Amino acid sequence: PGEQKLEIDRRRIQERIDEIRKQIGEADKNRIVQRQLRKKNEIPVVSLVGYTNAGKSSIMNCLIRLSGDQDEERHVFEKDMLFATLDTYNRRILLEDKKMFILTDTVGFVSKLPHSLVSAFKATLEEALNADLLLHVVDASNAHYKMQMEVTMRVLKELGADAIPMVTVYNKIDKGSLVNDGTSESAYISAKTGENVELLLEQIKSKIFKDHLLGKFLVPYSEGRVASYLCETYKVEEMDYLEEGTMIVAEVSIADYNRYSAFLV
Ligand SMILES: Nc1nc2c(ncn2[C@@H]2O[C@H](COP(=O)(O)OP(=O)(O)OP(=O)(O)O)[C@@H](O)[C@H]2O)c(=O)[nH]1
Ligand SMILES: [Mg+2]
Repeated sequence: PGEQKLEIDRRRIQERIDEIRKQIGEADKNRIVQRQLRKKNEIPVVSLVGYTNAGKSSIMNCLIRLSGDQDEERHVFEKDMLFATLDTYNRRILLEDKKMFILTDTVGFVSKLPHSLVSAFKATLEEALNADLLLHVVDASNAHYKMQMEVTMRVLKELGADAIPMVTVYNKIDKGSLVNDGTSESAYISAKTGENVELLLEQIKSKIFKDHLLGKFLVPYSEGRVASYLCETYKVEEMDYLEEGTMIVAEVSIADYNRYSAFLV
């Protein structure tokens, strides 16, 4: 009888293990499906990275607000404390010209992360580092900002993310001025006053949508779905109903340009 109980226990444990495995498997599958969906629709991903307390979450909220979402509930947590952000947050930023990107906020980096935390942090960062563009946020008012930048660059390198295009965002300029090198690889902003945040958004756009091409399509009326797809997805510069079909002029992604090249005129 003792042996029988042991056998039952073992079976229960095995069942529980299988259950958990299945759940993890499904979570993985979800993540993969989501990533594939995103790739298919080619929504670019922009990730905020940088030292803790640099202002990543504040910038995220600025950009959410700029994109017209005033709903405070959808904003992320920002606070003057270490590790205010403990996980990765994704928000869709929809722009006026129908262009769209996904913005992710990540945990902040520090110089001496306890070893037991390193792997947990890397796991949450991994997803975010699947980005098309990194915004390296720097607290320009901090006396140690150079050291903090080095730490961030080192962590990015360890994560294998040092090849992703990057804009360095010097934040908190309201607390004092900093030399401005004026290149398109850096931005000087204040998430607090909102200064230059619109400029930053323009920089982001020019980086992630640079592969768009202006196309003039003549879509036959029998291909109504293509015409409505183009109109829904892009800002239409010009449209006309001709005898042969709908004439649409719009800036589209290279993928769509190639996909609908048969309709180009
Ligand atoms: N003066 C000033 N303060 C700012 C600015 N941007 C952010 N802050 C403040 O800096 C603190 C940290 O901001 P967060 O946005 O939480 O920083 P974070 O980089 O997300 O920090 P972690 O999540 O810990 O990595 C908050 O108290 C913000 O109000 C700015 O442009 N100017
Ligand atoms: Mg944060």
